Amino acid sequence: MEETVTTSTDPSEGSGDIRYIDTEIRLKLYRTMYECRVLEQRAYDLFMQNLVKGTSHLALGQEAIAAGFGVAMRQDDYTFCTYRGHTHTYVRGVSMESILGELMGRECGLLRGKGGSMHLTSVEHGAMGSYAIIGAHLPVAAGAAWSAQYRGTGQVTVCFFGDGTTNIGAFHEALNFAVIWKLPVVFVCENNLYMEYTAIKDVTAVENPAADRAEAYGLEPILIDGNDVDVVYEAAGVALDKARKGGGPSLIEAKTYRHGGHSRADPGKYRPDEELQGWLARDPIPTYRERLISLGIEDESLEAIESETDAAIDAATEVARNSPPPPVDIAHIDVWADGSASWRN
Ligand SMILES: Cc1ncc(C[n+]2csc(CCOP(=O)(O)OP(=O)(O)O)c2C)c(N)n1
Ligand SMILES: [Mg+2]
Repeated sequence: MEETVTTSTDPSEGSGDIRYIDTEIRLKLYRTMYECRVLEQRAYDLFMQNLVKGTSHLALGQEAIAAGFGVAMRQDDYTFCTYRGHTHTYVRGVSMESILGELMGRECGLLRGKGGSMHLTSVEHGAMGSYAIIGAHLPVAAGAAWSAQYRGTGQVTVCFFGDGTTNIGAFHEALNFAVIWKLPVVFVCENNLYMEYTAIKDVTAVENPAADRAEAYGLEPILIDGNDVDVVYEAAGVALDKARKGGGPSLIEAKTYRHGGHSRADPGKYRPDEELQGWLARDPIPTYRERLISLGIEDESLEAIESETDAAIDAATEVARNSPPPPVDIAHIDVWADGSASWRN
């Protein structure tokens, strides 16, 4: 796949060249991807035990995108994501137990069990919400970027969305607005080739739904391999750095694939087996593991990351399972921004 990521000469600012990534960062990228994988696998297991309330949309197979951005972002940056947002929220520093607890509707949940899988939010971590209405969050993300620009904080907003979202009007409105006002926002299209059940190629005039439209907004087309965490990390570094320095927005299209169907209700049978097998062979986690070994990283270091994470997810599951449901009266708090619920008109 052709990559059109720009390069700078200073690797510390995101050079776009994956050769400059140091070992500590690579281990962090591997750990983060592995954590995202076990978190979602556990969410699936709990769902199968009927312990998850409502539906859930997993991003198994797409971990390199959340992990690459999560590691590259500054702690006070903002994230906006979709209903497929467990991992995007996790990489901002939210704990496994508060995510699992939220999915299970427990008191220990991120929103005390009131939000569930599709509404994970943690303002203190800069995770500014998960949005179930396709495209709705793109203008809101532009607004958050505008606020940071106005306040002069240097914060960058990263907004994740799917390929199908590029055919929604809000995509075009948000991009145009962001470019005109040179907002510090990075729009990240995770092109997993499918919308709810429909292949994006069947309903879209161009092959690369985000990258091929970038120039219409005066933006450089950036098309990257979303299954290569080094590539994602570097592309993120370049775009974040550009935004932070006042260079305005970027639109990145990251090609990837989800291992399962759209949601719990979808076995994903409409996907050709050959296509699925081809992408499973390009699973971002084992392929990155092989790269790290070939770069001379000891197998034991990776095994240690894996066993620590396996223990952490078990411990988080126990905490979430043992947490009680929230008291009914929390239905009456946090209705308004000041925390109250009294009627006003
Ligand atoms: C405005 C709107 N229209 C339709 C839907 C139903 N819907 C939920 S997910 C989805 C597909 C979105 O596909 P994509 O943007 O590629 O994201 P992915 O699920 O692949 O991550 C649709 C059509 C919705 N939630 N909102
Ligand atoms: Mg999609």
